[in-house]
Amino acid sequence: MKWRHPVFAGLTWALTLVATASEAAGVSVRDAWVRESPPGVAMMAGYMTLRNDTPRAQLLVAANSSDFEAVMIHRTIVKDGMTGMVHAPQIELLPASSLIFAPGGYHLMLLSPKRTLRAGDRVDITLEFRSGLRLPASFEVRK
Ligand SMILES: [Cu+2]
Repeated sequence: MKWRHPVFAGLTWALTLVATASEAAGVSVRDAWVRESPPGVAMMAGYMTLRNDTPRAQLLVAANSSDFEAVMIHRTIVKDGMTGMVHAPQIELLPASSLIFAPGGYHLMLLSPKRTLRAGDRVDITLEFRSGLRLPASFEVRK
């Protein structure tokens, strides 16, 4: 049944395109903001609400921005009365759910800003998911 193969391959390709398009429409970012740092502090934190309206879990695996040397996904934890941060290699966003990045929890650690960022400025950060989805978001710098 070799004659079927090209048809099947074409169909798979079409379905992949549809899945990618619906994922892009189904994952969104709201309330994205970055906390202004005191002068001389080469580190900032970004917060947001991530929403997944796709029928599949989405794994956030990386973030990047041309305004910073590096962006890492962190989680603030309290252990034995001490507050610290750990790197979160990936964060699972369940179907039909929201995940809040907020002070004291998940945050984007923004290292070495390449320009001075003051309240009211905006920075663009792209979120990368394991599905291949890349989601650009605009973050507002706030006090
Ligand atoms: Cu951190």
